[in-house]
Amino acid sequence: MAETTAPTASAPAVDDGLIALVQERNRKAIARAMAVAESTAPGARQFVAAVHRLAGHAHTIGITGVPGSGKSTMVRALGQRFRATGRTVGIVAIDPSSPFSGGAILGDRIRMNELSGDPGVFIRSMATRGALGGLARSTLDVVDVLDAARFDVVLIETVGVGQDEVDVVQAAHTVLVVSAPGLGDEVQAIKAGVLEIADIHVVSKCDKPDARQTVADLKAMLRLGGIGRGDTTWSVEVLPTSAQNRDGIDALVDAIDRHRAHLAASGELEARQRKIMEMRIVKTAEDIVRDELGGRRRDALHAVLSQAVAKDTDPYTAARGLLREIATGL
Ligand SMILES: Nc1nc2c(ncn2[C@@H]2O[C@H](COP(=O)(O)OP(=O)(O)O)[C@@H](O)[C@H]2O)c(=O)[nH]1
Ligand SMILES: [Mg+2]
Repeated sequence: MAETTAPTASAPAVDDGLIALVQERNRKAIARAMAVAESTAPGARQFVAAVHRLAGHAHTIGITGVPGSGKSTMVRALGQRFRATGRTVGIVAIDPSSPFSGGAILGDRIRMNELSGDPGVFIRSMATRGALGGLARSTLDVVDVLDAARFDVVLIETVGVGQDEVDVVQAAHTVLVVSAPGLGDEVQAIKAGVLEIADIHVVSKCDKPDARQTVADLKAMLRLGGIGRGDTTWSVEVLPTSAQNRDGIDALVDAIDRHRAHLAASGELEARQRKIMEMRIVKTAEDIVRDELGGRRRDALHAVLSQAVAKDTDPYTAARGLLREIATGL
């Protein structure tokens, strides 16, 4: 691209050695590569494309559920368990209330630091507001950086609200939906509309007595059907856990590993990868259009806007005209 697009933050300098350093899992290089991935400045896209070519090895795990359901605590426990099995762990958190993004009580932060002091772990929190070029696009580019850095598993924590967040979590190979007891009348995640995307249902805080009811509710719902992810060859499980007491975490990692093996053996992995790629391409196309209309094509938009207001043209014709202009400039 010859010109700058929408108002963007300037991309950090990209030098040839950066990708090599990322692959060596150099922490500073990873952080710098992520900053590039989050920017839409010229030059950044080529770098992200190069990173993308190296990605595709990590098992990505999306963790969603309403705020307070225990996702961050679960991610921490899972991270420790994966490390104990010898795997390296990348973590991306898009929960604004997450301990990873600084919203935690002190105790949470101290326990977080245990994990973040480990060179086999890299934690990144994403801003939910003002993500350049869209949250889904930038988050998945950041996941690619961790993947290219050869983290074996990448855990993506997000609250299950908003289409972008749902898209991000669905772009993972394995989706965990976390439900906590006592947060609402029934299973709260229904309201967030994310129950149906679960590969594994995790009931958190099972050290609490009312957790049994949550487990029973979810199992009943599963029996009634309609809350699978469209993969009829995988039977969705409900797993009780207490991340706080480290109960059920080993079983959860086992279930995640079983799901991963199932994806590979059933051919569902390729199907899922195609779906993920489709979403990324569509999202990115939408981002490009939005950026162009807010940036380079602003004058063209304003010109056609006046015509449309004067009824010299209609919204559909005006939109098609703008798309043609954008296309010629790409
Ligand atoms: N009793 C109990 N509380 C938990 C457990 N896991 C998390 N919590 C608490 O639930 C609250 C929300 O946890 P957090 O992980 O930040 O939830 P998130 O908003 O979904 O990321 C915090 O006060 C945690 O200490 C658990 O296994 N048992
Ligand atoms: Mg959180």
